[in-house]
Amino acid sequence: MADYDMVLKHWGPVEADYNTHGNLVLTRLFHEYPETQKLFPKFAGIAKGDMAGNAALSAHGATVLKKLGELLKARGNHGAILKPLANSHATKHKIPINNFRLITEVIGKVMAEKAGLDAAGQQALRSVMAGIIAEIEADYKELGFAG
Ligand code: CUP
Repeated sequence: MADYDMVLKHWGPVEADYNTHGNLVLTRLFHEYPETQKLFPKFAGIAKGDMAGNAALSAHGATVLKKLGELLKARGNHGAILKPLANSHATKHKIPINNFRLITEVIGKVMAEKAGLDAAGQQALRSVMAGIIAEIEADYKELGFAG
């Protein structure tokens, strides 16, 4: 089965509740990799213990997972989705490329626990994201953002 489909097979529980899963992803990202919390100024001041109930965190987590869902469902035909995302992350949010690798690992863990993504599925997610991240990186270079 193609990598996209291996991940999409477990996407149902995620898209049934983007807010809850999105909060879990960002809360875990900020706990496991505290430096990532500083990337988004509106999240920098949230105390670790307040993250689970933070509506802004849930909302942004939902945005991230919805984007990932769109990318997965496009099965590689995602130029029109990814380009503006890469551009805004280079020029507006200034998110260094490694953060996409970190969030990929966290999404894999959350999906393992909440959506039954097994080891092969996590590997499929890594491989899908490696391709996406390489495209973001190429775009960053074009834009002159070191990333
Ligand atoms: O939109 C947004 O916000 C993003 C999303 C995405 C992109 C690309 C791919 C997939 C998804 N984000 Cu936000 C991202 C990120 C964050 O938040 C954090 C960290 C890392 C990354």
